Order: sequence, then C-alpha cells, then structure tokens
Amino acid sequence: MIVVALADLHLGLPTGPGLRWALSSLSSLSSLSALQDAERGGADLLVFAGDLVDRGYATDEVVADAETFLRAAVATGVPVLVTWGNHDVAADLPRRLPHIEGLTVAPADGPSEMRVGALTVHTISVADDPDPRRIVERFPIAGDGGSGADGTDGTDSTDSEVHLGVLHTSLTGEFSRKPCLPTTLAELQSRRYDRWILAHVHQPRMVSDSIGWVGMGRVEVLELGPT
Ligand SMILES: [Mn+2]
Repeated sequence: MIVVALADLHLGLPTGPGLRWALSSLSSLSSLSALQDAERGGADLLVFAGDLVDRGYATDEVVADAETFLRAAVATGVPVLVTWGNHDVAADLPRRLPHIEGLTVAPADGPSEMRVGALTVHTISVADDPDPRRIVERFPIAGDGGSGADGTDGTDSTDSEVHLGVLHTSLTGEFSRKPCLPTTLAELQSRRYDRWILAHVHQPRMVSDSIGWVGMGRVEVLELGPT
C-alpha cells in the first residue's frame, strides 16, 4: 500500500508553503518517482493530518483556498482522509466548509477507522483548541482480534492487515508550545500499528522507526505492508 501524507499546511500563514505548493504536491500523486520505481499505478490513499488553515489568518478567502485544495485532492481519484487539527477547529473550518463529495473526514468524538484494501487507518480529529484529551488508550490494538466478534467472517484477517495511526499531537508537548491530544511514545507503540503519522509539530522528525511528524511543506510517501 502506498500512502501519501501531508500535514500542517496552515493556509493563510505568510511563512507557510501556500496553496500553490499544496496543489502541486497533489499533481505528483500519480507520478511520484518512488511509485514508478515500485511499478505502482499511484497512491492508494492521501492523508491530511491537520491544520489545513492557520487560525490567525482564516479569512473567507483562505477558507475558499482550503476548499480548493480538498476538492483538488478528491479529484485525483485517490481516496482522501482528513483529520482536523487545533487550528482548523479554532478557525471553525469544519463548519465553514461546504460538504465535499467523496471526502472522508475523521470524527472528533472518538477514534474511527477507515479501510482501504488491506490498510486500516485509525485516527481522530481535534475537537477543541486546546484539546487536552488523552485519547490514544481508546484506539484499538492491532492484531487483538477484538473486532472479530461480529462472526461474519470465520477467518481472522486481522493479522494480515496493515495498520496506520494518524494523530495531531506533539506527544506530551515537549516538541511544541501547546500540547494537543497528549500522549507518549510508549502509548503510541502500545497500539502495535505499523506506522504513526503525526502532525502539529512543523519540523519533520522521527521519534522511532515508525512514528514521526510529516512536517510543514513536506510530502511523505509511505510504503506499508508485508515486505
Ligand atoms: Mn496544530
């Protein structure tokens, strides 16, 4: 599975990467050299991990830019998942945007799952700014088989799935000015996901082999799955 991740665009922020960069990053979805090398047709999923707009600059024009970006993302034909960040919530972006057909938006009231082929993405949107909830303990543990209780499938496919977590957090706050959905490295690792994509911290940084921040103005391309 190929997942392309973006985060912390902060549209409107003068020092941010801006709409033009965001749109150009989408145009590469089907033609990334990494994908060509892998002889893949393109990405299986696009994830945006929060802070699409900047709260200090969220004019109606900037909200229109956010809509332009999201519509362009959906128009690529790649499934698109958006998780809201604290700036989006502070700017009331979720309510100011119109409904966008084909866009999957993560709920804020609890962890949710999105399935794309063999991949299960686990995420939650930020609900408030600040959002002090300790939420990761409510995320399911991969391979736990807990969801097999519905009995609709005799085979346990849980172990063959790939699990990706997406969270708008700076862990316990040591990597940012403001904590958001506070958690720890150990708590994230306890979910046993193949990868965690983090946002909220603008510098790209890995805190383990499989957990790290995308960063502002960066496109992260992940190849997930059995190798
Ligand atoms: Mn943030």
